[in-house]
Amino acid sequence: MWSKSLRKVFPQTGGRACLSTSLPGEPCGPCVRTSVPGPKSKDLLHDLNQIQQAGSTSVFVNYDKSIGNYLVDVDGNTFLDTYMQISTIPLGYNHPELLKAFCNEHDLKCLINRPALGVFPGEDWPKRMSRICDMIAPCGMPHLNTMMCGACANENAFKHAFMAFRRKERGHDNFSKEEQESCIYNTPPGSPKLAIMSFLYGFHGRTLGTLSTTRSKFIQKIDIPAFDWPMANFPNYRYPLEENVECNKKEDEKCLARVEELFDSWCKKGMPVAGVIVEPIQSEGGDNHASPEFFKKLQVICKNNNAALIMDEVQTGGGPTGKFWCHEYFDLPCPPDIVTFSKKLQLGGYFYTGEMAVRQPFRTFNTWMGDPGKVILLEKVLEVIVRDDLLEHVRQTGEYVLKHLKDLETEFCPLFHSSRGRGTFIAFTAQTTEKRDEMIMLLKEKGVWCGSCGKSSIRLRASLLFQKKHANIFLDILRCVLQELKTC
Ligand code: PSZ
Repeated sequence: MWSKSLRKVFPQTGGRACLSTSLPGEPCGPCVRTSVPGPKSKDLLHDLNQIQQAGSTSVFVNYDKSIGNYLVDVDGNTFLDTYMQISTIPLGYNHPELLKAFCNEHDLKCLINRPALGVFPGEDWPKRMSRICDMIAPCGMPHLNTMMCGACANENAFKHAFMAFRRKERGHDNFSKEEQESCIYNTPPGSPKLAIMSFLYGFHGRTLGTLSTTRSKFIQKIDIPAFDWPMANFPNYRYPLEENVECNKKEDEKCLARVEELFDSWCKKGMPVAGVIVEPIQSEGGDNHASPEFFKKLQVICKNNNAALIMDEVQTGGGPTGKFWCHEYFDLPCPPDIVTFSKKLQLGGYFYTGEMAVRQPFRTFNTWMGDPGKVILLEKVLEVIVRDDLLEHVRQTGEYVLKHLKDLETEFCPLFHSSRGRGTFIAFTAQTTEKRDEMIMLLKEKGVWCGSCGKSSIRLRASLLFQKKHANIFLDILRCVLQELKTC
């Protein structure tokens, strides 16, 4: 559905089912010459640590030399990058179309004269926004607000949910004098007691509001005050799915029953739930999947309780699952209320239904409200997705990777299990956290950069240009690592 719209916007582009060529200059494989991080990275880390706590830094990167699916670090090591800057690079490094993005003087001026979009948008902003909506708005969600990042998108999505909830309660948006005055003191009725429900192991950002819904690792939350908001359990499936249908169905039912209970109990304690935020695939929390039936029933429960269903597509949006939006896989009978995005789409933001629209200005507002420079990049990305038929390509490559991973899983049982994924959004789980960390380290030493997620999983977050030949390199190196682990 979305791709038809994309083709309408770019009629000149055809769509090739199979990418046969690499980006010019892409290496034919990884090459690691030093320990990782190497000596230059270590020196730079020392310098940066004088200024900030830089302990999260893996290596310093040479962004001039990095190309396509390969990241080159300052020590001259070349890695096959299946993690792509925490899943944010859609077309690999230094894609020729993106390098040309600001050659046109008008677009360059859009980039350098960064507007306060809520007040002084450029003449072409309405056209650019409506073009983006035509191309990628999820079905039935005609409205779009742009923001800076994923957390910012979710933060504002919560506000829409609260405002819509109150509007339904009141029946209108004419605020009483008491409401106007009390909100300044953070007290009801102006600052009502309302909640957002989220799921155990969900990740929705680190800003103060979103952090109360993030429930993945203690290091993200410790010492920070949190809203008293309810937490449900996300399904925890047994794999392979085909062999565990009944037990996974029961898991869905148990989790949904808990969601309903929480709606009731929070209502009874005077803090009704105005919205539920959920990832179509819990990403940071361990690549945890839930069935289309789970999401369909969750939507019904939200509707019965007048609460907004917020799909957090920050990590899944933009094509890595083989559809532009992962929730398209769920065949929901009606659209979610809000879909948030960032990462592969370059700018943050959210699509929403007419019912979620805010009627007064300045209620969801900030200085920049997004960035036209990022929209120009997004337009180019979408053009290439259509031109090269990248979603079909992602589906084919993903199927190939998953099939071979499952073979390795059997061959090297019990070193890892639960291979799972949609498109190239793929993960598998190691026997223990220690084994997982060791696997990631060995993969890195042999030139493959992967991500971790959850307690003991490894995830792929490749670019949309990841091909079978890249997959073969990944699978060969993974096999070497597994062999090493097996014999030691
Ligand atoms: O540790 C961190 O802060 C990380 S590591 C990966 C992320 C954050 N992902 C960001 C993210 C996400 O995956 C989902 C599903 N929702 C919201 C966010 C927050 O996006 P940013 O980081 O742009 O604020």
